[in-house]
Amino acid sequence: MAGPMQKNPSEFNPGATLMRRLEALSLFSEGGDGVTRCFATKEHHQAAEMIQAWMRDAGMSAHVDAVGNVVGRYEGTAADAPALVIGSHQDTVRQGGKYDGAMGVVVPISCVEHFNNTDQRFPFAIEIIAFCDEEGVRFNSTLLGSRAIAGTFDMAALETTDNDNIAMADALRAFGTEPNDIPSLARSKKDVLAFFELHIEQGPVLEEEGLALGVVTAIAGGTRLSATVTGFAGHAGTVPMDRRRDALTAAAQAILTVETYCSSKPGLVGTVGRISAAPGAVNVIPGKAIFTIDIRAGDDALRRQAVKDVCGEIETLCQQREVDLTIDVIHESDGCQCAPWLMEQLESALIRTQHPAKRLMSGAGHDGMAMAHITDVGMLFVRCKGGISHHPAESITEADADASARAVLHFIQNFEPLNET
Ligand code: HGY
Ligand code: MN
Ligand code: MN
Repeated sequence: MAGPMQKNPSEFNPGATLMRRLEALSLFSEGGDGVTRCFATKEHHQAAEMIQAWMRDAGMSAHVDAVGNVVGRYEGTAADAPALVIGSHQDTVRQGGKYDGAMGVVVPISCVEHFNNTDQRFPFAIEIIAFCDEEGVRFNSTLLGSRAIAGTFDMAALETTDNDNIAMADALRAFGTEPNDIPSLARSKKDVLAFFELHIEQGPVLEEEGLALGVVTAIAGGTRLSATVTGFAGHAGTVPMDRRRDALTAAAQAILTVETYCSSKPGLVGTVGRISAAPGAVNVIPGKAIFTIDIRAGDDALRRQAVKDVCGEIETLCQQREVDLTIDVIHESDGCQCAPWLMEQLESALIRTQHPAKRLMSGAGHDGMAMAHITDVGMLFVRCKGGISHHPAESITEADADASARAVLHFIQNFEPLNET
């Protein structure tokens, strides 16, 4: 089912448009350094409106679904044809960059726009999804949009609350959707031919090897924990050092435990990204400390063992300090192997658009981890400067944006669904 070969290749050079669109999207931010666009917020709504407009200009139908995903569809030559689903996330981390997620939405829209402008249709539909919440910043939950599409959304998550004590269900209704309809978003396997995501590498490999693009082999699995240490608040001036049950110093020792353990095992990474202490007064010994732990590895067994060992070591040090500890798992996702047949087609797209066929793994998590529940997953990475990401300095070049679009265009035009027989 090879689609038509590219017509008038010289007409497709979307680099400048892509950079303009990525810049425009980045303005939908809470303010402060970098880009902060969280799930079911005003900024999300603004981005959804702009993405839908681009989709419609590209000849697609476009709507926002019950969980806040923006879904665009470019019909195939046959009505209701199964779709090649392409997507990434519209949301960002706090004070993040302009390209994490957004690249994987803006680039495929430019490809469909080219198809529409040159009357190209394929024996399959193309669906582009801007997933509502991959980072999980607002509700400590991740992959919300892709889980809804994959049929694995946990409806109990609707009860979780954000820092303002707003429940996810209420946030979605305020956003303008009906969360009770989320289960109906689940796609059936027969309607999805594959899931493909273009994403910045967020690492140094492509830049170090002087490459613009690379084919992803696998996405590392990850476990996110929330640890709560409870000691006893007291007067900073009167409680002797050997009589304290200081929750924050226990947390500090625990944080170094994460770093020491994960530094000792190749292929393992561990991060404590957020900590809070209560009551938070300069002259009060903290009675409570809450911090997050993020542990990842390409090898699921290595990660699981690390989680077990690190939690055990933290439990022991808390006992020694006579403080209480609870640790909750807030996210767990096994690694995801990309499908060989998709890797081959993506490599062919690189080679035929004059790029070496480079393969590399992803230490970062992606929506493909959720989509893998209903279909095969392929990913393409784009070089980013210094591998910097989740930071305002995240950046790519126009030339690499253009190159990524040409490779994606070629991949779609020559996409051969897996022959199931
Ligand atoms: O955390 C991650 O790996 C992704 O950026 N959500
Ligand atoms: Mn990210
Ligand atoms: Mn991302």
